[in-house]
Amino acid sequence: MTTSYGTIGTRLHRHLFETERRYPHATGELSALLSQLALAGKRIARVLSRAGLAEVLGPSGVTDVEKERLQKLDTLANEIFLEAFAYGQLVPTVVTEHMDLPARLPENETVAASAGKYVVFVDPLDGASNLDINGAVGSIFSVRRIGGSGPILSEAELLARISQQQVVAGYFVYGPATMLVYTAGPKSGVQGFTLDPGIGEFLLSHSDVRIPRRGPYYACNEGGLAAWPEAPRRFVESLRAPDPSRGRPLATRYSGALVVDVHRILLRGGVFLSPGADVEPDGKLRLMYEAAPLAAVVEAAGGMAIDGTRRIVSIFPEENQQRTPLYIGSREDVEELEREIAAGG
Ligand code: FBP
Repeated sequence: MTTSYGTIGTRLHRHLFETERRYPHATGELSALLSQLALAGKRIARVLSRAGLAEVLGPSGVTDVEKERLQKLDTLANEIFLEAFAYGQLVPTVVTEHMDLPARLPENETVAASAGKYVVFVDPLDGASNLDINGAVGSIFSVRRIGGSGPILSEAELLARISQQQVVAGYFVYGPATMLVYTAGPKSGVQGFTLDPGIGEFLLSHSDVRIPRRGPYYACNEGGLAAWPEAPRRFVESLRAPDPSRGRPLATRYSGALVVDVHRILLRGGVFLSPGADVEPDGKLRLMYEAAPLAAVVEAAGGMAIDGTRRIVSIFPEENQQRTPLYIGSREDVEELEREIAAGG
């Protein structure tokens, strides 16, 4: 089947080449960046496929900026992403969940390179609690352009110079198959690629993905429901109440890995909920490398993502590790929740 984004089975490299030709002013930089990201995804997929045999499971003994115990694979995935960008004069700075400060990549940090290049925000391994039980996990990435000039020397300077718009956003899902899903903005839609490990290539498998306007699933950690704010808690109870006219009750699908749950909802429809609650009033999920990139993908597919009152993609961060509540998925489902919250629940 051929679409305007390529024929199913098209290699990622050819898809990028042909997409680039549609933009006369394209420099090829985003294609090169996506190729670097794809390499990181392939390397992580290979490590995960042998994790139980290669002594890389379990805690690393290191804690991250949020004092969360890192798994050995968290640290390995973090290093794989940094290595992927270590050349090419495109990415002088990388912000990840597992480092206190942004990583500066000196090879790319000439004064000229800092201006107009890219900062990558990445969750190298999302859903780490699934690793030891061979559950699906993922990586999430968000690319923003750098303004100004000169090396970025502080978090405040980084946040002052990055673009509000994500130039590329997406994720890998490491499941029965490894997938790369990305968007280069609303006009470019959402494209999905499946890794053929036999040839080491990502092949186009989901062209121009559109999320259903309403869906059969909801995903949340119901264990915490009693501590939720009133409106989202009441909304979940309405999803569970029989209402054949709206296909309810919905089915619960919650894997413990954000990116896996959102990928299901992107393809089948529904809503994912992660509110702020008493223990984490600002929410558990990170804005810059979890909520914002997934919101960019879901919105480019016709869906919606809010923190309760604001579109996630419109929130400008005050710090790299900022957390946020996240309600994301089918437009009609999220709009219904937004109305519940606005009604003062
Ligand atoms: P990590 O990135 O540290 O794995 O934390 C994020 C996450 O694992 C999400 O992937 C997942 O949706 C969520 O935490 C699970 O949280 P909870 O255990 O509260 O349901």
